[in-house]
Amino acid sequence: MAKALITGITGQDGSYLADHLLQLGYEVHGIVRRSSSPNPWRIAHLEDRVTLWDGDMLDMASLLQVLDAVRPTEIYNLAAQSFVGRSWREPVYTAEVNGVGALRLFEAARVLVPQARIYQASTSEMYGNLPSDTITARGPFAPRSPYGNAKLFAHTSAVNMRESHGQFVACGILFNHESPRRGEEFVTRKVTRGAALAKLGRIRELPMGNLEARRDWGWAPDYVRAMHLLLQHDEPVDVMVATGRSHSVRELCEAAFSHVGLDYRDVVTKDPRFFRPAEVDALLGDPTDAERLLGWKPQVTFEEMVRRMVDADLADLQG
Ligand code: NAP
Ligand code: G4F
Repeated sequence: MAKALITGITGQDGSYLADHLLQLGYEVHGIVRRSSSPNPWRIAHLEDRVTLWDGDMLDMASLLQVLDAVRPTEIYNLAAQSFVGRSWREPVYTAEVNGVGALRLFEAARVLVPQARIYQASTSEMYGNLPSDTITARGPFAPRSPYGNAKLFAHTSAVNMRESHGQFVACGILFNHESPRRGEEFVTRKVTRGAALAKLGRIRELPMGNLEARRDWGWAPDYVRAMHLLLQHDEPVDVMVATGRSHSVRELCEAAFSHVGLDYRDVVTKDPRFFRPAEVDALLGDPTDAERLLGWKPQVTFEEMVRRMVDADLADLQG
């Protein structure tokens, strides 16, 4: 039986990936870091179906112990300090977890399970403000945040591991993907929850940052399918995973608030606290290779994604 180990299993993608791999018949293991009050709400429904191990991307010994005990055939490295905005306040921590942490895992796997196939969660943030028609899965890269820098270190380390040691390490360069399991600090969830709260009369104002930023937003459960497909490919490759369409934060606000019969202009305000020291103005990916190499296509549109997220937030707040 195929045996997967997921770092970051308590996160948005980790939880959907665990759902997907269990459906495919995998034995699923996950690494969870210590917290004084654990709240694994995204995987509560999987309690009896996955095996959880204590570990931390900052701690090599814990990674070695888990790999030795599990001996996975596939490793999905999703653990990260994943909030770009926070990375300016905690740049060294972000580099340790997202950058050096990934290298720790690759090295531990090289020693203990060199045949294991590894997925690295790379990101469109590595492109920074490069024009969309110039970017490819091989670069160029020009990150504009400590988060993007750390992820680029992990990405180039992954390429080094396969070129130097022949390890099967494949990087999915994923553009933004969202769901009701998205953290509330990210813009989509902040807006869909804000629309639901406004509809219920619980807030009058939603302070926001740059409404003109554009992102290529997809549906997270679609994107975890691509992660799995990447590790089934006959050779390790790096592939962009995106929808090929972008929208502004303003369009996101319009879509979410109009879904509950409100005008976002009555609620959304601009607040300097939510602007970034350096912005990535626009991200737009090219999913051609994901379809050609992996047979992957996104199934949920931006409009449908926003509707599903607002409806889920309304149900959650009313439940
Ligand atoms: P997420 O919801 O923030 O989940 C991050 C996961 O990493 C959580 O399980 C978290 O555990 C874990 N983690 C954080 N620090 C850790 C540490 N020191 N040791 C062990 N685990 C740690 O992120 P996501 O949206 O699922 O994203 C998954 C991965 O894809 C991340 O690497 C992210 O950078 C990357 N990515 C995401 C997107 C996107 O649009 N979602 C796009 C491109 C790339 P806790 O539950 O304990 O916090
Ligand atoms: O939702 P965001 O915080 O996501 P961001 O920075 O694009 O990063 C996400 O996607 C990356 C892939 O491209 C991942 F690698 C990363 O882990 C994460 O999942 O912000 C999106 C945009 C930004 O331009 C931001 O400035 O929305 C803008 N924005 C405007 N007002 C806001 C807000 N972002 C947040 N979080 N909060 C605001 O009030």
